[in-house]
Amino acid sequence: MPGAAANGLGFLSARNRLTALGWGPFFAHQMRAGDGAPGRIMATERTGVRIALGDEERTAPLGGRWYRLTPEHRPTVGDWVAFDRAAGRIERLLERRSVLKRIGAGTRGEIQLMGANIDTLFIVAACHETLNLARIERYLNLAEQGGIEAVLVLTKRDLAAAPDEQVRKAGGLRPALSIACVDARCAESVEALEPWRRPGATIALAGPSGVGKSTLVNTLSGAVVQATGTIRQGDGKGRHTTTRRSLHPLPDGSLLLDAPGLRELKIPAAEARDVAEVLATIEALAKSCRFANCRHGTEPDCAVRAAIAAGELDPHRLDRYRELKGEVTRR
Ligand SMILES: Nc1nc2c(ncn2[C@@H]2O[C@H](COP(=O)(O)OP(=O)(O)OP(=O)(O)O)[C@@H](O)[C@H]2O)c(=O)[nH]1
Ligand SMILES: [Mg+2]
Ligand SMILES: [Zn+2]
Repeated sequence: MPGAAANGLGFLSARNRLTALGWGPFFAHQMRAGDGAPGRIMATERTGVRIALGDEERTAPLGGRWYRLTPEHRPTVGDWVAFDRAAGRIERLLERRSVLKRIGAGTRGEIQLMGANIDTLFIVAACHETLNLARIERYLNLAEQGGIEAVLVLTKRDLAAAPDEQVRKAGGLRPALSIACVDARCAESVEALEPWRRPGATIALAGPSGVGKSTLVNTLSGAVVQATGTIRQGDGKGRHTTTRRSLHPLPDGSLLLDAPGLRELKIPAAEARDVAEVLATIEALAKSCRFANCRHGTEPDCAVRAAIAAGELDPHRLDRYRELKGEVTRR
């Protein structure tokens, strides 16, 4: 099968291939009679998503049905789905064990999914320049909200004047924060990441452009599976080489999720202000709802809906509020 060979698991039986992709009882128990084949979403592509089934890989469009749902309910990289082979489409999204999500940088503040069913987040930062501790903190929070273990991976150790000093500084962010400081290009150096690379474990990489996320994928794969980009001469920034999310099975049995570096996380302060403002606006209105536990849906005498009806509140802000609350309570 060309697809099975493409994900590097060609030597395994179909069932073992699923296991190697992270399949287990949590997902198996969700399958119902008449469901199609279980598959894992390996990558997002321009035309849809690439799905690894036990014996082949298929690409399926994410058609209108999915786009009517909020982003949180749409399949994302790392998701397990029931796939209808005959129709060539995703039937059902299986419940996630974990999800990594962020609030988008746009004015709508939509939730964006960074990946599903992730065991560990490698927060990647280059240590030859001043660490952006606020950014790392932000990623630590995302991992905590998603119920995902975080590990700080400091790259470019070989270029840093005082790498141990950087490790010490970052260590102040959390009492028992796991930190690995590596040369991402060097196989021997990245052995420090071994404790998290268990067979079937899914590890997501996050961090700004140019820090070496794709370089880590290549070194840990022992092959060039992802393109990497040089650093810009003028400002030392990355070139946004990786543009899509993709999951890479490694020879040691773990799976690495490579992703584009996020430009948007550069402005966490503005985002935090925006979030606080939406929460405060809705909560102030909600004090006047008839019911203390009003969900601002069909309840009578809802002050929030009244404000929307009167044109005093943009309905998008209520959507945004709900997304934010989902983020806070669904931990
Ligand atoms: N010296 C040194 N260079 C590194 C290290 N890690 C990455 N690089 C180099 O940094 C550049 C950017 O690496 P990438 O792996 O493309 O960075 P990325 O995080 O995937 O970036 P985006 O895909 O743009 O988000 C490449 O030229 C790598 O060779 C390291 O530990 N040491
Ligand atoms: Mg990359
Ligand atoms: Zn209400």
